[in-house]
Amino acid sequence: MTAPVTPVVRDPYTFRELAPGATTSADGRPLPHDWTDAHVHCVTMAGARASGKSLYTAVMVKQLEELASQFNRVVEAADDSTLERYRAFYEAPLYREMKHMPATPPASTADAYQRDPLIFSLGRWTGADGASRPHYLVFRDVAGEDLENLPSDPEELGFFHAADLIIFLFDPLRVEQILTSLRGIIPPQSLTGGDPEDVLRNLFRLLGPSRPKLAVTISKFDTLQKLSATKGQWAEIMGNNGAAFRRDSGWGYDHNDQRLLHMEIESLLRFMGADRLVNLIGQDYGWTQDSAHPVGQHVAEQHIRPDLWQYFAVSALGESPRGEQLSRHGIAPYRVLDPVRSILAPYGVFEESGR
Ligand SMILES: Nc1nc2c(ncn2[C@@H]2O[C@H](COP(=O)(O)OP(=O)(O)OP(=O)(O)O)[C@@H](O)[C@H]2O)c(=O)[nH]1
Ligand SMILES: [Mg+2]
Repeated sequence: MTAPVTPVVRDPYTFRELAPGATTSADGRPLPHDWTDAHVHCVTMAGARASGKSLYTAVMVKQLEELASQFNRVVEAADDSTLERYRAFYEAPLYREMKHMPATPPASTADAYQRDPLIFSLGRWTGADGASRPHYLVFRDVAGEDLENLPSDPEELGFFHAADLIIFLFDPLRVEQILTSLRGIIPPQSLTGGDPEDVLRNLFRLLGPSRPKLAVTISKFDTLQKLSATKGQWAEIMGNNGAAFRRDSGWGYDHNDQRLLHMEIESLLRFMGADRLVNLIGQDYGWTQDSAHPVGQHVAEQHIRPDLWQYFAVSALGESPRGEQLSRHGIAPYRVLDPVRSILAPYGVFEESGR
């Protein structure tokens, strides 16, 4: 896989391109000192209310910090606002109070802490061209409410057009069949949040003709994993030890393993009866070559290519919360970094080749 080598200067607030050499954002805010030389990766969350976007954001950052330490690097907030907001709204509830987070307020409200993105420095990495550059991750959490009912001014979400990756979370507990199978196995979960299909339609409406890379991601995968303890067809599927989704990716990221997971998740979604969602993506984003392959079939090397969209499966918590309280076993994330690493890996970031 190759990636373009000459970075363009990006506006972290709009995700759009700035003039070469720009030292401030389009609205005049200062940028980190090495921004013009840096490669900036712009990612935004998407999904219905309560699909898990904010918990994912909180855990993803912690996981990135840990991964970085394995490469003797540090992931650091690039400005005070990122540091303060990450601490107050993500780290404190989840890692100190061990509680889940309140719903993210719509962007139009005064207390919308997510209106500005979180900006993190990822350290210097060596790309395929042999040049060492600073890399930044600009990450946006979004209120599910804003995607269930698009704001009257679509510019409020204009950054979606210019994103390098949209992580669209799909809550499996929204599927009636799954919820019924899990009754008595996981604690009762509150079921707010709209239909993921409607949210995806809104997202496509918002995007118009733009096609940023899309990670269609099953969230709360720990709940599906619990199905292996039930009886029947779900137990067989989720208990299949040969499946890629049975293995955590650990600290590694393997492109071929991801291809396999992509195919498995597509089959899983179809098995859940989420055909309309799968077809909606195929229709609007195009079918990938791999989609045509049945689960587990060998994928020829020439078919493995970076695609416009991919399926992922993640669990931020690793365990269902009981009421307000998170599991006593703590937080055990599963494959949380896969979507982000799918866009970082081609640049050597968090790869041996980029050290
Ligand atoms: N079992 C399980 N539950 C999760 C996980 N992540 C989130 N949840 C549950 O989903 C709820 C909503 O998570 P949030 O991250 O606040 O959802 P959100 O998408 O940010 O919601 P909005 O801010 O309203 O858009 C949490 O309070 C948890 O109960 C997970 O990995 N596993
Ligand atoms: Mg939220």
